[in-house]
Amino acid sequence: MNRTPRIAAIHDLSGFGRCSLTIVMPVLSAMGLQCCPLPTAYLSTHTGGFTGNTFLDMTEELGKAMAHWERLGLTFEAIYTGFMGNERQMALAADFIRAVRSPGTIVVVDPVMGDHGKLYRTYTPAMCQAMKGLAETADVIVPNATEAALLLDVPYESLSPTRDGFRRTVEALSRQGRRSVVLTGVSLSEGQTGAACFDRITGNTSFVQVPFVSRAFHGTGDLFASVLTGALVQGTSLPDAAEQAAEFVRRCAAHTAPQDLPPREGIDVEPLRGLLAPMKGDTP
Ligand code: PXL
Repeated sequence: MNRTPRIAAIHDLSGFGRCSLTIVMPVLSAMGLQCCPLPTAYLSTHTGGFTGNTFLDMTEELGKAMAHWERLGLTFEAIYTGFMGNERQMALAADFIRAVRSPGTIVVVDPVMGDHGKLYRTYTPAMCQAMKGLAETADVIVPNATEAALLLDVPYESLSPTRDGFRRTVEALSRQGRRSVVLTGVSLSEGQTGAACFDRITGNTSFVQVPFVSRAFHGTGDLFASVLTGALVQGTSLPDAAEQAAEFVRRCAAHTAPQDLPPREGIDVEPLRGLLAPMKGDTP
């Protein structure tokens, strides 16, 4: 293939606060990949740390845009999904994936539902149920511990934050080894953070650890999953893609922390985007 690889990105567009499409699009573009957005909703801000945000549900438009792309016969090297506005959108995304995927398409589902043991404000139990259905279509899922517990139908507190516990969690989420899993927010020792990865290609579970930068910022999950998706499309192995994603998030967090902004303003990516660029002449 000699055209630029394409990724269909099914996420919300939040105008302020750096998350979802305002991270996904610049990151994939910086990695030399064409990001084609299918917005699920427009929000004035994300829902983490802001109140009173607007929320324009785009389900109707999403279905029509997907149908148009299907009629055009568009193909994608990856389909990457994130925050959804309602359960109908998850069914639409799953149908779209089934309709347009080819054997070479990598389907990455970030099962965005919550964090720190709590659902995001707009998520309902019916949406969590529908997210499980969407995650069935995935080649790779990228949950945090809260989302892992929801997908496994176990209490958040029952997941053991130990090397063995993380290993059990990613292997349980792999559906007998048929799906790769990158569990985020995994800390194996004080002052470290990273991911646990089950790679369905090798059947191996491995860990990525980088130094934790002082505090958490909004959007780090979206940043991690975007770099991971881009690296996978470039042909990087799952453990190496997770390593690249964790290291880039660490660098952005180290750049954001001294600015002393409210964490809800998100992780500062723009000044470091250049680090993601493929070398001149590289064929991703
Ligand atoms: O980063 C996940 C996310 C995406 N989109 C919206 C959100 C959140 C998390 O709060 O509110 C709108």
